[in-house]
Amino acid sequence: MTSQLAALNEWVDQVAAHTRAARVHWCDGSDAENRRLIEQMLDSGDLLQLNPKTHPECYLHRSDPNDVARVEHLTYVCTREKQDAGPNNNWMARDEAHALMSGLFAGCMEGRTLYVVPYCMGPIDSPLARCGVEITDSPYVVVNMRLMTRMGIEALARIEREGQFVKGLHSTGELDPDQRYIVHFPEELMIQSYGSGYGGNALLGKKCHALRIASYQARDEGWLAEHMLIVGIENPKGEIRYVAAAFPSACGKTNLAMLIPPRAWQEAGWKVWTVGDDICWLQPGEDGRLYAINPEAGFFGVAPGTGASTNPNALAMLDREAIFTNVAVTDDNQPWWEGLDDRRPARDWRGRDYDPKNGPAAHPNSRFTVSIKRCPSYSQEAENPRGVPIDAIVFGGRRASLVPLVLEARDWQHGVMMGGAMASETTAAATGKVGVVRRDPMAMKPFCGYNFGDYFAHWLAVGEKLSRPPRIFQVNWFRRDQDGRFLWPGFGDNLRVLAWILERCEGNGKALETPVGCVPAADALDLEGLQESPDMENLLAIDEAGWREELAGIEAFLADYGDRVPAAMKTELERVRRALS
Ligand code: SAT
Ligand code: MN
Repeated sequence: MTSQLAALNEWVDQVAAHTRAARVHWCDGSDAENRRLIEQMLDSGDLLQLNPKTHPECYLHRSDPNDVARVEHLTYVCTREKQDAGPNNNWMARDEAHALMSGLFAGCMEGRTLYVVPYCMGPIDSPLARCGVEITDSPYVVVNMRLMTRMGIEALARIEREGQFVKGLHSTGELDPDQRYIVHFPEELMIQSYGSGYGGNALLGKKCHALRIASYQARDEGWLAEHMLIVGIENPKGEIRYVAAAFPSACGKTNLAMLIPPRAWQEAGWKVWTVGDDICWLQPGEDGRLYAINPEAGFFGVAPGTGASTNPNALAMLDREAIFTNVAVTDDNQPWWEGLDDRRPARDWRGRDYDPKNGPAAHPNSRFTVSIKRCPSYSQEAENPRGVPIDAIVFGGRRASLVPLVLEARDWQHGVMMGGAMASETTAAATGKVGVVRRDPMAMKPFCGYNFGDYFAHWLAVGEKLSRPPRIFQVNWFRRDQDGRFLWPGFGDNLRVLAWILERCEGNGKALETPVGCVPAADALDLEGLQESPDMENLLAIDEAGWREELAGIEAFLADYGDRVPAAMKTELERVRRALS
């Protein structure tokens, strides 16, 4: 097979020659193709069959123990001008990066099959969707891309029609951490990834395309590519309102996207609909509202912590047609991870007999890949080519102190400052130290494909185009007391906060002004039915001295971006500073 698009054929031929691939396979995305790839990986040991009685068509992949998370220090954005990538990205000159990658890819597919993976990010007929082609030598990547994107002949047909696509080139190489690079050329709509087979390093449709390249494209084209879930909240009157929420990796986006309302709320008629759990493309509509699509078609969710009480929707979709990466197994070959239940696993994520002395049984960044359509709360609106209208944007981080349970921004401009000033404790989703507070504007620190200063300016410019902009909020489910215990129950009870947020969007809901934004009035959150009544005073407290210090931290962070930071951000910071003193 070849394509009708000469530019695509030429690129594939050129890569096949350079990598000296033994075979070229154009993926059509069919069931038959998927079955063949799975058979082949069962034979090679790349996949292990899980218990077919309890988990039909579920497989386990154990990645190289050196290759278990994104590698931010090896991820580059290569623009013509270094300043265009900004201090938020590692930068390499384009020539240097091309030479480096070309050297790594030379002959790297000798004896191997080169897969051509055409994919579409977003509903196949949506004007908001964008396409790409990933060339990879990993069949594991192919089967994951089939779950995570609209992959195959329909995507290829759209690419041939449009003539434009993002070029992604990937090889697992030798899996040597010293020869591992994830390199982006936004000006050329190109991604090259070498030396990793894991998640966001290898499934190039996800963070590389749908965030780093797309954020760059979105700035040129007047839209936003964001690290956000999209969720529909249906009230007892049957009205559904959509919220987009940004959180860093492994901070509960998947759980929030498929939240189960508290029992009494369910009985009253509240429902939650999942549109997306990780990435959101936002575009101003003709009616002055902001519309969102989920560019992905599946979940690559964190397994540990997913249990019957925390996320029963996720559990319900994980008992068939799912791929697990780096989880543990029980003695009858069922997937297992910390937080699932109290069974004792037989083998850990590396396949060793489980011994607690070796650490957790499942890797803390172990994942499941599954189609979004298997989710019990799946929203049909995920296929709507126009997207869904967004009423509220929520920014969240993981902060043990300082940031209250919820804060409301005065307006769009204040909200952009709030999102831009976000910080969060690091998690196991990326290699490096866990639990360190770092600035993570809009949860995009690892994913913004251009200078953060320009990014904030672009957010402000998009706001100007909206006559009915969403309201903007900041939340923190992770605040702790002096003894280190979480102050807020989280999970399904987060709906209590979302309900207040939506009341505010309608012009209702009682709030108190503070120097850093509005918080719910003492009796504004519905807390009925909570087993323990939370310490709301502590959860909503504004520590003014702490915030003054935070402000200094934000200013120091922004100083690195110099005059690329829009004046409006500085005006907003100044306003908060005056209110605090
Ligand atoms: O590894 S991924 O980037 O796909 C997941 C994540 O970090 O959010
Ligand atoms: Mn993510």
